[in-house]
Amino acid sequence: TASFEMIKTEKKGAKQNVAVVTLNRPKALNALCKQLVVELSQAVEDFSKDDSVGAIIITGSDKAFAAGADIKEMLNKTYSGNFKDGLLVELEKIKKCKKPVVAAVNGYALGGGCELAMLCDIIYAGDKAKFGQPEVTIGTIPGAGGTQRIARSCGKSKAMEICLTGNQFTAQEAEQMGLVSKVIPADQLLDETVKLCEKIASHSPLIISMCKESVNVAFESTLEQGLRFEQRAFYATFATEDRKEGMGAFVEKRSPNFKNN
Ligand code: CO8
Repeated sequence: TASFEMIKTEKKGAKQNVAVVTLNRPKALNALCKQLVVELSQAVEDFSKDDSVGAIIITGSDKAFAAGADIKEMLNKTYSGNFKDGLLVELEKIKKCKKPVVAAVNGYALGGGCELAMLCDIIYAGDKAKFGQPEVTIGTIPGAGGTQRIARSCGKSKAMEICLTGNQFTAQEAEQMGLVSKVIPADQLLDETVKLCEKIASHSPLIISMCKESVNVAFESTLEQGLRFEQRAFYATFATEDRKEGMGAFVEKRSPNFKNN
């Protein structure tokens, strides 16, 4: 793989089909400087093209998933500098990945770190994880989806409270409000997240990416439009070999052998 300085990449799982990208900038609690974000999005893109990979995990350290955008790097930024620099465009590339991307969050997920987790498809959190959008405490506002994604997944009151106070909230609170799907003892977080990804990766990658695309439409459309999209995508699965294989295997009482086709 490419030589990364601020992340580590590996494959895990019995079939080595789960990619893990570990943010590794411990001195700055994985603050999302430009280089880190470029390396992260490059790694996700590389794994998205790797046919042996069924799902991708983004994780950090025990202390920090990511403590936000790099405040030292932002200090002297200008409007035009931001615009040209494209940091947020880089980060948004992760959202475009067709394979499932799962955040495994231990420690701090603050500001851009919380937003990075939220632009993943699923969030699993260690029981000591702390989330928050502290941007207002440093004179700015969330910029990588915080105000929008919290509002959509947790409703207006929670979104306002989180974004307007800058207060941190716990993994348990995040689970209660529907932001994360499971809280796991911190030392078991990565193993459990790999198991989740192995389960996902046991299905047809093609069908999984169609399913992911369909769920994502729920966040971008009216219910009517979303239902129509889903219906068409459901019909489209009938043009695939893997749909025939899956239903055939059920009827023949054997396990399916999906070909990603
Ligand atoms: N940027 C730069 N450096 C950081 C950051 C950060 N966000 N967070 C921590 N660090 C550095 C500290 O400066 C310190 O380095 P040094 O020793 O050289 O001064 C080192 O990491 C360790 O940090 P602390 O000593 O502060 O560790 P504590 O355990 O005392 O505190 C906290 C941990 C609570 C996480 C604390 O570090 C903190 O509050 N960090 C800042 C959190 C924050 O405000 N984040 C939001 C930033 S704004 C933002 O994210 C905008 C998002 C827009 C889109 C982003 C796209 C990428």
